[in-house]
Amino acid sequence: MARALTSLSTELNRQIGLIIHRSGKVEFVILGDHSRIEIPVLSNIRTSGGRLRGLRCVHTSFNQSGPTEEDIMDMVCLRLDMMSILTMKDGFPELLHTAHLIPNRIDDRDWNLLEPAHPAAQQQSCLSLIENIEQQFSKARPIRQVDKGNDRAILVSVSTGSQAEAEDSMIELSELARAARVQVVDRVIQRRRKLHPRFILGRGKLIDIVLMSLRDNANLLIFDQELTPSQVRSVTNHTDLRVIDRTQLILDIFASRALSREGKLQIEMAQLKYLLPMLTTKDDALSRLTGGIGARGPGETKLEIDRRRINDRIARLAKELKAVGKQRYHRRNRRRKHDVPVVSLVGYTNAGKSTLLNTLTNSHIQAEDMLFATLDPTSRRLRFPEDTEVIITDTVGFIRQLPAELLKSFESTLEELFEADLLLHIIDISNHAWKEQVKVVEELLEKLDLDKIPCLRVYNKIDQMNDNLPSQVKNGFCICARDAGTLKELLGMMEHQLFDMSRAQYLP
Ligand SMILES: Nc1nc2c(ncn2[C@@H]2O[C@H](COP(=O)(O)OP(=O)(O)OP(=O)(O)O)[C@@H](O)[C@H]2O)c(=O)[nH]1
Ligand SMILES: [Mg+2]
Repeated sequence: MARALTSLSTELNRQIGLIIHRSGKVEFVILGDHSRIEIPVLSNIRTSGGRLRGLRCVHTSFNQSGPTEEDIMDMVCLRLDMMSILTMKDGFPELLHTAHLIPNRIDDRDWNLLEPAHPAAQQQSCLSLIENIEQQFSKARPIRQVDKGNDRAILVSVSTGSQAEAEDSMIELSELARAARVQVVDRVIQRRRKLHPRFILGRGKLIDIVLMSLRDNANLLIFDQELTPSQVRSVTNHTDLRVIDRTQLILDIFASRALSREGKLQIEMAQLKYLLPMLTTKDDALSRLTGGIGARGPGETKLEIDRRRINDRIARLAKELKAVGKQRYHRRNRRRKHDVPVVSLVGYTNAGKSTLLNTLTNSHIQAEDMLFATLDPTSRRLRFPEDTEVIITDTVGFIRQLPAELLKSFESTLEELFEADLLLHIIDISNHAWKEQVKVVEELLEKLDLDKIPCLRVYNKIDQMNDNLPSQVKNGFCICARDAGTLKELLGMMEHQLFDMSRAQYLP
């Protein structure tokens, strides 16, 4: 084969390359020009799924030296098993220069070069050499049995803000990843003065990240920023890692958690609307999404990633949502007839809304230390001493940069909030970013036109504070949602707001 390659290459005066499957099958023959070859998209080729790609490249070169910088870059980015350069003399094979990746950097290099040898005088079979390399990788960073089958992600933040902001945001992203059952293996923060509209990362940084993914056996990059379709492509064209952004991660969490029929419809709609602009006719970035996180539909089904089907599906979902919305309207109307006031709990995710509802009404709805534990609105009755009653509703939590698609598709759920006579804004005072969280929630309330409804700020989790309460908080309602004893003052105020005030309205 080497002889055939070199003689053709010499005759055509062009480089010729082969992409060879680990099984020995030649997957691609690449015809380059005099100085380089261009490796085509490889993502459609199935391989065994080790850390390396299961494909190697061999190409002829008119140069006498071994692999060029570009060769190495291709090998790293595509996780090739090996990259071999075949030098030629008088149309015959001369030496085969083979480079391969290594798990631990030596002399600032992540790869190793084998002693050049004539193709017929190789010391070791390719297969045993590759097996050897893969073994070194798994030994360097073994995967625990429990982690098998889970996605392993590297979190990447490319930001123009301050380091501290980026780090805070990263912590939240890690929490989101945890809520999506993704294991975070590494974090990268890159600060830039300006974000490039097409390339989210520089090439050098991208290579660093690919190498990191090799060492950690990561299969997924999660960006803290919302990515444009061309930014996604700029990463996926050079690597074969899957790429999703924060929005897709949030959508994915919602997809796996939504329980009600309406919730499921809303989520699927939001996911499809988000994916649609990313689809171009022969897009590869998305075909890579199939199956894994970012493409999980409600109830662990798979999203259909096909433009025409998506449009059909969106139209059908819209119809179904309308029908469900009507039912909800009737239900609400019935409630209105009995004229029971409604109190809605709002706040940042994980603030303690569900816990408060449970304590107030002796219920057992799910409350846990996890972002977006609650997705479907829940209502419970609460009795006041004077034989009066209110309905308390718990809803989905808010988060910074809540995707617009998501907000839109949750409109009908959020409509519940419009019915509220009083909002309780639950604030997790033990979170050091509580001030920003308050701002996010209040901005969202304003955006949703809910700022006309009376709203009480309620500072929660004071048991975590050892009496170090900030002064502006001291005068507000400070509670521990787990402890009914701390809620008396709040209940009194609620009663006053709901009953005394409304009675006052009818006085002459
Ligand atoms: N220490 C302490 N922990 C609390 C308090 N209130 C809630 N928590 C905890 O905070 C976590 C989140 O509480 P949830 O009630 O699920 O919060 P949520 O606002 O409903 O959050 P999502 O539904 O996920 O948006 C849980 O682990 C609670 O046990 C409190 O007063 N003190
Ligand atoms: Mg909740």
